[in-house]
Amino acid sequence: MLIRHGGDLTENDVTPQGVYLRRREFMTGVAGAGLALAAGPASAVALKGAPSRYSTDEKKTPREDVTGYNNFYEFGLDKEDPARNAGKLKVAPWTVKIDGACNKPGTYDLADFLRGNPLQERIYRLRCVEGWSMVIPWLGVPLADLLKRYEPTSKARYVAFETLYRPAEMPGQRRPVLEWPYREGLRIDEAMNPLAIMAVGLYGETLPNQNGAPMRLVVPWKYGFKSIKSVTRISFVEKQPRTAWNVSAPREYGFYSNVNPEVDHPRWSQASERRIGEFRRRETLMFNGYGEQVASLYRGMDLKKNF
Ligand SMILES: Nc1nc2c(c(=O)[nH]1)N[C@H]1C(S)=C(S)[C@@H](COP(=O)(O)O)O[C@H]1N2
Ligand SMILES: [Mo]
Repeated sequence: MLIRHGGDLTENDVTPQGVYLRRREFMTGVAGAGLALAAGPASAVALKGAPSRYSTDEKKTPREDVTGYNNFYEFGLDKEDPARNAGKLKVAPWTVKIDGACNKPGTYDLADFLRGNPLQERIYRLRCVEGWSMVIPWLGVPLADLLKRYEPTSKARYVAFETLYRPAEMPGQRRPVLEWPYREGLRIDEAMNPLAIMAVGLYGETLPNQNGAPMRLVVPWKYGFKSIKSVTRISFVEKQPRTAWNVSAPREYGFYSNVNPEVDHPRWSQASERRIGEFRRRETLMFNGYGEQVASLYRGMDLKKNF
């Protein structure tokens, strides 16, 4: 199935041909039999994506930092824990369950879930609520293109996402650090914004497990914890869904959690941040610098109340 949306690239539009060929190679790898993506970083598959006008030209954070300094509490609380412990996670086969208010619910193999969508490169800023930031070259697909196929109904006012629950492979899930599985959510119009992507790679390769293999959300105008990793379920829902950090500390982590230098975390200022690899702090930008694309989503809302 190939669905065309105004303004977006289809397979036929993407040049060079290699983008498609390599994507096919990737699909084969994820789908199955042949390539053992499960074996860990050594089996990473090369990916290429069409450039996007949404990419920043800022200096990219070195790959070692992007893949070695992570938050992924399913694998431990220290920044080095995910890189150390995530190798055990089996990411193939992988299914995505789609349910709730839509006409085409079901459990789809990852390759089928992604099929027909050419990869794009999106070089985005990532701002963690803790006060650090990076610039990461993701490879992914606009979330809207993926979601529209399941024909959400008028009752689909929010989209809820869940990470895999597999304590045998995710040691952090054996302790009640957060409510497992990790959950996140977006309002449907946020999910359909062209900046929101499902990433399947970074730095020209399939995602390392510590970055959320085989597929994770990336919503660059929100604090990093909204960008849920290793997504295995997507639900169209009528009410604002429970989300892991909001449930654990509602006064500290709002449902929206848009990057906002004027709304401090109760325990620290959000006015500035440390770009990993840099010495001096820099000013935090409203909506992480993506206001032109997303500010209209929040027109008329009190962003201090709906933080
Ligand atoms: N499932 C899951 N997703 C998660 C997290 C997590 O602990 N578990 N951490 C979040 C946080 S706090 C951040 S800052 C980003 C970090 O993404 P990165 O490690 O790829 O830079 O992932 C987010 N997604
Ligand atoms: Mo974060």
